[in-house]
Amino acid sequence: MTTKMDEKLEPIFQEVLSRNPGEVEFHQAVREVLESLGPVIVKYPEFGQHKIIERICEPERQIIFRVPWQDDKGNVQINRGFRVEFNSALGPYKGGLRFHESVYLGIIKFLGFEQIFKNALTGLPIGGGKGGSDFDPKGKSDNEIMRFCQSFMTELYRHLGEYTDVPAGDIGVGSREIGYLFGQYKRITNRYESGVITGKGLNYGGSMVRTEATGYGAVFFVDEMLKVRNESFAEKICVVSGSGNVAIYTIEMINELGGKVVACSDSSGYVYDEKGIDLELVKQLKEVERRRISDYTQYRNHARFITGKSIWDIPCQVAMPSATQNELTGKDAQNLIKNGCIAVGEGANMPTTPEGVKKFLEAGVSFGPGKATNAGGVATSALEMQQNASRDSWTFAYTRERLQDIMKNIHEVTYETAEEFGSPRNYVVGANIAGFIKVANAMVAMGLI
Ligand code: NDP
Ligand code: 2IT
Repeated sequence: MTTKMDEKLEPIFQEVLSRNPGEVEFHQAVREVLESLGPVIVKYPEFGQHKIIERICEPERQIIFRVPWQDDKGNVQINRGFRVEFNSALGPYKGGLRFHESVYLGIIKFLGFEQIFKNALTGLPIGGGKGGSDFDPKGKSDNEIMRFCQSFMTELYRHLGEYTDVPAGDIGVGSREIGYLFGQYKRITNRYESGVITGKGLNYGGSMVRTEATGYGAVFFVDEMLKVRNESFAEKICVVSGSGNVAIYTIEMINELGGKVVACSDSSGYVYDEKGIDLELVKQLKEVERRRISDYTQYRNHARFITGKSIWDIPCQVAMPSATQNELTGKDAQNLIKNGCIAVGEGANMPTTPEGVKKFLEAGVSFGPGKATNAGGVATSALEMQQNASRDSWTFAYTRERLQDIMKNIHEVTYETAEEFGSPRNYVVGANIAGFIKVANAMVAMGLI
């Protein structure tokens, strides 16, 4: 809990709890936003009259479907697919697909809800949505992944369109899966509709920098927070959790800015390399060979693989949680603060528990919430849509510059909004309010829909 919820908002939150039983991650995400909105409903009474908050908490559409597929042994497997089309006030629903065994409606709704405000912060014309499946990609063959993606898209395609709903990747969905998903969409619809999905390969409509965008963008955001403190990444010891897409390109940009990352992880444990994580080795293990991070120590003998302990026990000045939700607890936050951490940037979505966020804010740690910090991924997806719509493709340098400008702008808007609404340097409040006001104004303008 970051602040106390306004008494006018409390009944709205209670209604969300009773309408969405058991969806604890969704409750957590809604609570955090509602806790920020007290001063907004005072300044904008029209939002209350139009029941904007109640409407924003109810997805425009929720699709749940069966995904049957056959494994390599010929056995029939059944998974559950989801797409939550949360809000289209600012543009077509936009947000990734997550394939992970933990996926259920509550996870997809928390992600879709956060996506509304994140996408608004990018300043680009995209609404909010999210989807995925409880399918576990670990240990599956390429053919199994392809058959699953084809079956998933065979149901989902009817809900998509470049002006309707535009998915992308998230946990367990990278360029391989996007290729299979796009291929099946193209086949079923008989349309080469590039803008229907983002994160595509560079040889068939993808954008330069999309692969790197979330990690690079997160580091650009933290760099802006450090500048406010008259600090920089130079010589900083950093810890980045995860070793997937976001973590890898977070490490790459920290290295470029002169920092040193000493640890990264996967769900089995973490690798500590005091000489600095060898990023080329991590890329080879994770991106090319799809192996476990524990194998790192086979090639770097001095490094250690540690299980059963928290990666946040390692002393660092900058922490960037980039794996999954609620991976950094109140106790972890306390340890980080004790060890001299000055900045935290959430590469993942909601990786810090409410207790952790509270501790960081109270200790004066610069804390970049996921909605702001990791928005570079979806922003570059919107740039991919822009290139697809104009049948153009931009250079790496130009696209990177656009991304950096967007991240600087998000930092400025969230910083200034926090000041304006009486919570200086609280980027949680700044991001929630700035994102919310943009969406709310558009909803008021469009009438009761
Ligand atoms: P990847 O699938 O590429 O990597 C995920 C990483 O996180 C892996 O190292 C994985 O380990 C670890 N991880 C996943 N689930 C868990 C878990 N339950 N416990 C511990 N570790 C876990 O995904 P991304 O890098 O794309 O996504 C990481 C985070 O960033 C997610 O929160 C996602 O929502 C967020 N994000 C992603 C964006 C993107 O553009 N890809 C954009 C914005 C946010 P293992 O392999 O062992 O499961
Ligand atoms: O959480 C996210 O912002 C993403 N997974 C990226 C979404 C996108 O549409 O690029």
